[in-house]
Amino acid sequence: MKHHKHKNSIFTITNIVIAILAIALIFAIFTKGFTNPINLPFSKKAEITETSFLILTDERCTGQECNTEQITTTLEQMFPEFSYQIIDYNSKQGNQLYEELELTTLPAILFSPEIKETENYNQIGPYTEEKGEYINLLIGATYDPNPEVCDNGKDDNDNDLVDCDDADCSSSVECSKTDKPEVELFIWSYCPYGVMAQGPMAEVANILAGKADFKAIMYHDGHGAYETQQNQIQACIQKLDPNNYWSYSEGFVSDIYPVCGQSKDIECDLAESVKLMNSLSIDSNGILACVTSYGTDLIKEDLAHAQENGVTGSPTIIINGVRTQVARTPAAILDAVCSAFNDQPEECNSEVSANAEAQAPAGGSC
Ligand SMILES: [Ca+2]
Ligand SMILES: [Ca+2]
Repeated sequence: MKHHKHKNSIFTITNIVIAILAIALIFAIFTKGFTNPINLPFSKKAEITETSFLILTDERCTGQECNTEQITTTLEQMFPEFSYQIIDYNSKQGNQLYEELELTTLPAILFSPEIKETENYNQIGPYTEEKGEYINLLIGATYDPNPEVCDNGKDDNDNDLVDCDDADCSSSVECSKTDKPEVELFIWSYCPYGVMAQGPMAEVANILAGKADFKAIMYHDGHGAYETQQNQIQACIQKLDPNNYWSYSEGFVSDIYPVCGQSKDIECDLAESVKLMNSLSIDSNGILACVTSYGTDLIKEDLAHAQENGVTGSPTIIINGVRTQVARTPAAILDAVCSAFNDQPEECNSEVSANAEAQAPAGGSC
């Protein structure tokens, strides 16, 4: 949670858009009707005129929380005599405006006071506050353009709280360090995106063996019986022979997935898994007995663990309880895990490849 909160803001952008849309619909019947939304480029000037409003936002924020397209269209309909400008927080004017008005979140929609003289002002009046010379529409903005940087030893957002003392950092790996980090990779065994993470993770797990704990959580089997079986095999290897698991994992990614992922065949999965286990001196008979006895229960536990952590996509990486967005390369994963050590072991300086990125895009999941 961010430490800045708009106390007065009771409406989310979505709620207020719905409320205003209803008003605008009635209004549109008596005017020219709706026009199509348009995307205007960011304006270089932050000058408000008597009949304009400003949308102060941040180009770096591309998520839904900063999407003002719909509300802008609505406001244009409600106040056709007003034009608007979009101001980027990263511009000099945008930054000044943000500081002067002591805003804490974006986007902000700022009207000139003349808005009060318009016919439709009373529709939005209850959802506004005065900010300096502007009328600020309370849209429940949540994006903080100036968060605390968690590992630079200084107060970045002027609230007297440095690094991990700042609530901005409560969900950062840097502030959740331990002597022996716990790394969890949530995957479905035959999810192509999961596999792209599993290979690099296996490389890192083998480098940091004994220094950090690595676990693969086989939490779903949406591809069918061959995936259920492989999930259970991997869960049982981790239960009975954890030291050999990540070597098995590497072999699964390089040898089994490309073959049985194509045929989607449970016999292929079984035969190739036994072959790989035997090559690594894993007791394949013991593992298959475990699959029969405990396989279903182990996967149920994994699913419950995924649900507790709100995991919905394969792969998801959680380090010391903190969900981590990380590129699916050995170098990026090694960096992320090493940032979670109180004292980094020398293995953190290991040379690993960074160039798997081309075949392992950070986006995408099952
Ligand atoms: Ca701070
Ligand atoms: Ca800082």
